[in-house]
Amino acid sequence: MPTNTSPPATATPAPPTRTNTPRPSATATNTPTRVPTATPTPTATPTPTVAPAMNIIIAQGAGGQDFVQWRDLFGEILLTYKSISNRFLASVGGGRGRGTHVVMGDVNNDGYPDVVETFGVITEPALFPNVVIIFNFGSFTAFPIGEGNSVRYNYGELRTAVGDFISSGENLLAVAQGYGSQLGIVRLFQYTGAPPPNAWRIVGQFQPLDDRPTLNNANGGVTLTAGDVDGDGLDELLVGQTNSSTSLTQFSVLDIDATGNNPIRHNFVGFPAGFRGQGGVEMAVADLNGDGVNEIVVASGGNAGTADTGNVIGVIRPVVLNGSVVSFIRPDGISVLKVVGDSHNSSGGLSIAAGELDGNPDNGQEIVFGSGKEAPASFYKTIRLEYDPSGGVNGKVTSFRFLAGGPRNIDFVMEAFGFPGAVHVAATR
Ligand SMILES: [Ca+2]
Ligand SMILES: [Ca+2]
Ligand SMILES: [Ca+2]
Ligand SMILES: [Ca+2]
Repeated sequence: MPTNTSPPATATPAPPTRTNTPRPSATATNTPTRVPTATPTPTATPTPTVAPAMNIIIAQGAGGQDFVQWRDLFGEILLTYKSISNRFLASVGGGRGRGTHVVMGDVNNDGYPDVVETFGVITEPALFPNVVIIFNFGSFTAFPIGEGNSVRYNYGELRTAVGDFISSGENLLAVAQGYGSQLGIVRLFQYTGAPPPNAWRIVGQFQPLDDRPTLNNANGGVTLTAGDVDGDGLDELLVGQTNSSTSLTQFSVLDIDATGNNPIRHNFVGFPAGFRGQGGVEMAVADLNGDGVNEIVVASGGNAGTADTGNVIGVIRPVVLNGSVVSFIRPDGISVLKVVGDSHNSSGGLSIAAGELDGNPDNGQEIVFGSGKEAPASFYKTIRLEYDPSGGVNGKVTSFRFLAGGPRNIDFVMEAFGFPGAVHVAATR
């Protein structure tokens, strides 16, 4: 089984996508607007105000364009922009229909969160299909195109996560190949601060899923998130299956060694039978109760065409012994929760992220999730899960409430883009 497929190469710069755009901060805002504007690049200069901080980022998913919005805790839009300027759409395979994946993390280690944008499968031929955009400081190509080995990748869908994975004392950017790849190869990139083409250094590369990944996950794609789930102060990389004919919501917690090339895998499934749907799983790492110990929250990749329940999220508790994950258990109580009615989200799939979203850091983190493809109206919602690690036999999720739209009003929809379709979410940690 190939694990490290070829020596890491220099990251290739991709064409610039925007210029002179603001950096995420606690104060930068833009004029709130409810409708995505068709400007190719953001031109308005943000004016520092006392407006609430940007907490949630949403982006249009498959079938939409590539609009991204920064929102505050109350849903107010702080900034709307198009991720790929029209000038570069052709060279990167189109923004219309690709969908945009968003992740927040401090990739240049300056103490401020950055916004990482990648895209879905290309919708037209592209010179630079595998582009990663870091808001406000450029873009690069994560994988070469072409044939011949599993590092080469032509379809364009990438997923990312940011974490301090290898005790380098600095965050790295993990980038995974998506749909159509052979092995879902992951590369770890370090931002160097040097001018292109040396701004991003590849520090590690591996095949993320466990044994026989092409059988485990027929379309090759993987989902990513990051967080410290074993309490050793370093982040682990969590890698999940995408929907495919063979997927079973399997995910792996990867404890990455100091070289960045040889992860130790701890495997589990996101959902029990009856909730696996098309087999994809999205993940977030969150300290749901504020005790400093992280839990894992999973979301369904979709249930269309199956008899399984869709629109579900679940809580998983990593069991840690001597600083290492030894197993996973589902807490008692509400360990699997249907969070939205099927009529609002017919695919049954959700995107998910964790963050401090109720303004109270003492009670732990909250969850935000977004609609899947073909939702009649794109939306996102925030939810707080009350988790008691000493409750029940395995810990207990005792209750939940939505942070907008009233408690237990599961039909409430937070309008996102005013169009049908998927919404991808990210949040400040
Ligand atoms: Ca930063
Ligand atoms: Ca760790
Ligand atoms: Ca906890
Ligand atoms: Ca909180």
